[in-house]
Amino acid sequence: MEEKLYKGSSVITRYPDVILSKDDVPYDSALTFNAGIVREENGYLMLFRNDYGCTQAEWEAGKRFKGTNLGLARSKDGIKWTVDPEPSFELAQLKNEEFVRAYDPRITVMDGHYYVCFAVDTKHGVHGGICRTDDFKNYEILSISVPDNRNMVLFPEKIGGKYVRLERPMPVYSRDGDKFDIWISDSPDLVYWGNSRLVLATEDVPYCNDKIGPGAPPLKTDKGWLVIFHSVDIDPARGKNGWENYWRKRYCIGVMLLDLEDPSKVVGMSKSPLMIPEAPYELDGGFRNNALFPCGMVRDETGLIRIYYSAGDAVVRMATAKEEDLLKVPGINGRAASIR
Ligand code: BMA
Repeated sequence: MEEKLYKGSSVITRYPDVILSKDDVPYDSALTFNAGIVREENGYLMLFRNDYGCTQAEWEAGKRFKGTNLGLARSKDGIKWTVDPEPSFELAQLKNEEFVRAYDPRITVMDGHYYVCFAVDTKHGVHGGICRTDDFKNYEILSISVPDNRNMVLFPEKIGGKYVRLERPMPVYSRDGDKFDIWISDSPDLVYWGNSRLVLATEDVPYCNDKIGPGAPPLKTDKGWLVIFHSVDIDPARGKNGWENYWRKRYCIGVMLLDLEDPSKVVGMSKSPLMIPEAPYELDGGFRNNALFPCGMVRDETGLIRIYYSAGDAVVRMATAKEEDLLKVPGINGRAASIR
């Protein structure tokens, strides 16, 4: 990666307060993060990852989390949230001995149903899964990928008669290190997926020297599908930066536009990060500091774009931008030379 001191974009405004933390959760909670968000007629819904059963001091003494479940929170304005009394999803619901942990939900509303894309660690690799729910209590699994795959997001409508998803396979053979890219696949029925194509590769992103992955489900605009993604750079000189002994990665947020009719085509991509860990609460106080991980992006009632992201794998935070500003960030409006 070119040694360049990147800065986040000035089109972004950070909301000053935490959106959701463990203190808002009425059951066991240590870290609340990587939350899928939907805006509905009467308010907002959030499905968040909840890691529980371990404090920082206990972690540093060798203990680990008891588990991960998914919590549901509701809000009128998307700012003040109330968490349901019980977790929405526990791994035991899947009744599958193979599964070890389900996490990082992203929600898409389509045909009157909620579709939740999630990652699932199993005894034989990590998979991307898609399930359908109408009540956030009963989840029906529609598809589980082969390993290794993660960070799936579903487009909110069929394109060319097919359901479409972005995903991030994790090939370790023939790619050097963690060089994981963003791919696209389609499906006639949300069950069978294929026609997979590369959309954006790590080497297309100047601020990445490691991996990228889709963030939130794409948002339709007049100019194309707006897609945020995380972009990781590693600096071997980084050491302890959070609970773990080593944390050498930094997660920034980038944005790209995909063609409305053929979303495998990148129209453009922000030449520098949209967001970079730079607020004090992004640099410190997290499980893994320097990690911005977006899983939700919605238009609010005023038309402003809200990006819900995790700071430090510990809390949910929010940033906003005007749609017209996002559609003008340098690089997004023309095929940058490096994009396939
Ligand atoms: C990724 C996933 C996410 C996590 C992120 C930053 O690889 O494990 O769940 O938020 O790393 O730690």
